[in-house]
Amino acid sequence: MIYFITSNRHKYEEIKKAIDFEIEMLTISYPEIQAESLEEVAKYGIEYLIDKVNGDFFIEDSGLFIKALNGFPGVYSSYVFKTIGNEGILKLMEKVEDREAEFQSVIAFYDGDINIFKGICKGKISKEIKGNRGFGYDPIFIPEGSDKTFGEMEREEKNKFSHRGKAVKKFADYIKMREFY
Ligand code: ITT
Repeated sequence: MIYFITSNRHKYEEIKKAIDFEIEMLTISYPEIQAESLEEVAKYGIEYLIDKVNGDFFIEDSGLFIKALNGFPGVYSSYVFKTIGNEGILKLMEKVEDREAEFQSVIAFYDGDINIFKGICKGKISKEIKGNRGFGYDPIFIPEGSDKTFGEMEREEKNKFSHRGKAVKKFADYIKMREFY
């Protein structure tokens, strides 16, 4: 069994939909350090969890990076969402022409070694909150190649575009290769 250590059920549901091997959600809180990149946050989380989980496991760290705000909220996405939310972000972006942004997802999988799989989804911040599907910043993010926000998409459609969908694909390829050898 592969354990997914997270407190976020939406992440679990999205990942489960995109893979054909079994995973189990397990909630153990782990410290998220102040760091520049999601990779650093994820590696620290894995080190912390190694002797607390019995078996192979992974974590997923993600965030929204807005170009005009120099990458904010980035590694602080979870905290910023809980404090100012989508309304707060739209307020910060009022009168800002450049709406470019990207979501990043880092999956860190531990099977004796730490394996990192990263996915990026480029897009833009909408002018208004749209859709009530998904979670977090989904209702204000429009991925490249669509004119809908993630909040207006079903899980399967979001996975086709999303940072998490891309990271998960790399992770699934690794699992397939591992089973082969
Ligand atoms: P964990 O227990 O897995 O850490 P979390 O929700 O705290 O769950 P993160 O620390 O990785 O996860 O924070 C990422 C935040 O970025 C998340 O809470 C959302 O607010 C936002 N986010 C990440 N991926 C997103 C997505 O696909 N759609 C919308 N918002 C997303």
